[in-house]
Amino acid sequence: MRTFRSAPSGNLLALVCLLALGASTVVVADHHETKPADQQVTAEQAEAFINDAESRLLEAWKEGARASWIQANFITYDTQTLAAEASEKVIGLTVQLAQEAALFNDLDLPYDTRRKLERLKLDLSLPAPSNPQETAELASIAAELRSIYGSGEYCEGETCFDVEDVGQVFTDSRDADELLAAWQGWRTVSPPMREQFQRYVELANKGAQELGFANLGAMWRDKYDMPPDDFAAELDRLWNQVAPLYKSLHCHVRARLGDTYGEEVVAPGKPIPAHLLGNIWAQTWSNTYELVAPETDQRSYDLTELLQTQEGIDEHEMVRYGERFFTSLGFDPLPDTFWERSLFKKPEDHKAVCHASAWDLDYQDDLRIKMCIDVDAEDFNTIHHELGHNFYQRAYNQLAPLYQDSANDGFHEAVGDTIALSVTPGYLVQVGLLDKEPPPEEDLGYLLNLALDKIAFLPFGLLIDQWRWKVFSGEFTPEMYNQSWWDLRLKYQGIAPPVPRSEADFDPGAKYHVPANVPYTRYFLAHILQFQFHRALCDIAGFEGPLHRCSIYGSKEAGQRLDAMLTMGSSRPWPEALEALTGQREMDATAILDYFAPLAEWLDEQNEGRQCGW
Ligand code: X8Z
Ligand code: ZN
Repeated sequence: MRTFRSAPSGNLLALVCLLALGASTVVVADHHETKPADQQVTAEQAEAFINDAESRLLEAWKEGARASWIQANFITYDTQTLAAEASEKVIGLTVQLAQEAALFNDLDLPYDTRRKLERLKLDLSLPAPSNPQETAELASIAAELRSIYGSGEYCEGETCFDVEDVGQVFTDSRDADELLAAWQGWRTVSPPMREQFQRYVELANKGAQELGFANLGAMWRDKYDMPPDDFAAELDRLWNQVAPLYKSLHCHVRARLGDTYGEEVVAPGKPIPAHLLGNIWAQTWSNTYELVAPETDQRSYDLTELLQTQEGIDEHEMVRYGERFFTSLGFDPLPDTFWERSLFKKPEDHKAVCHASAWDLDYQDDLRIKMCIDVDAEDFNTIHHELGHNFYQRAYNQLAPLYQDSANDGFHEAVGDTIALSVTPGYLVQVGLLDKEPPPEEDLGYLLNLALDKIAFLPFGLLIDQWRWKVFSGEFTPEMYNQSWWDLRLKYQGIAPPVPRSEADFDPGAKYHVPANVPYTRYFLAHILQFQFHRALCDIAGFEGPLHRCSIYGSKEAGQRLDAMLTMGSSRPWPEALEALTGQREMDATAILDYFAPLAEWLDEQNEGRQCGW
């Protein structure tokens, strides 16, 4: 399956020195020297090299994780500096090891040694040039970009809004002017990132090139156990499968938003203004549910209301619900340290990165989440999402360090979401959050609400890296960063900025994952995979009926099969992990289409006579 790309020629002497002098010796590969034809490296040396690399990496990762945890929980100049220094070490060490690993390129090696060498080369999402000054510069820029985003806010008079406050405006407000002010306000946070972002692109590309990749985007695409061009084609295939459903959702939502805001604001046949979709980035739309719901829909409950009106449900208890779901499947409860060390509430007296994340500080069981939880449906979902990461991390913690990862990054993002798909009305009744199960007539509203999140997200999940890949390849130059961003927003999502934008803006930087250098295609994959996982698990649990009514809560059989996939970590190519759970070796969008089939039919009826597309 995989083609092994050759990295820059390595240096035999460097390797011999490394093995002879021990792990602590730092040897930088010299690219000008070539391997003498008569000197051979052996499989034993390769194995010794990778074992040593893993133990050194593990130490550096742990130190790096602790420094980043502190920075993310407590943003100051000093925590940022310490985090940058720790990540500089990880980057420097990994680049050095990845370059040395090239010595074994031509050897016939046992499967695990070969796979680990390959994973080592791809381990960094932020490679740096081997020149120490440039590594330090890149690590420092990366930490600074994170901090700018994490501490970002804008003020109107005396009142200042951070990302959480802006998020709340998008959840609550139906006032187009107020939404516009919040939309524009949040985007004043990112223009100061522009120059550093540009330098980060240069340095990270140089780092990727030293490792033998054309640029950083090419390196990111190479992580999927298949030739990178095939992976890009795979994404197109999946997108083409789901695009018709997205377009019909778009058509319906646009028509109904036009009823609310007026056709002069939301015009038929034109892109939807990006500030009216109930989310700062227009990535999920369920906050518009009331405006676009079926006219006859009698939704008898709203999860946010249930959570807010029930006695005793605070941030901590919401997380307990998530944990209990996993234990119902047979997973062990989270360790006490999870409850002692996690961050659930936004700190009142200092700045923290509120974007939700899951952590494993010691690659054993020091699991944590960091999240500024609101008691509402959206965060109930996000809690399940984050716990999915933690249970995955724990499931593979017995594996060698370079295998402590998901089958591909889409899998990591899909696990918790898969569980959240089982938070059905039936489940809410089972756990006492709802009195009685709503009648089948309400299914349409349930499906529409979910589609506003899951289907609306798909083009957004795809376009962020379509943009970054072209930024990294040089096709999108700095003079066109913002325009090219909006071109893709239009092409994939059919949305447009509500006010003219220019190259004085840097709108991509207003989305966490861009300044934080987190690849985003993973979320697109996860949105396809979670339905595939859900369909398989429902089958294993013996459920019969429409997929949207299935909850695997309490099914030990489903839990066991899920665990079988999770415990494989990244030790095997992802099609094998997928097969272990679903029996399929390909990512398959028919599951998400099956799930929403009743809604698709209803949308087609609604859209009759409407002019769809943009
Ligand atoms: O960033 C996240 C998670 C953390 S991995 C909260 N997500 C993406 C986003 O918020 O943009 C989850 C869905 C998409
Ligand atoms: Zn995640």
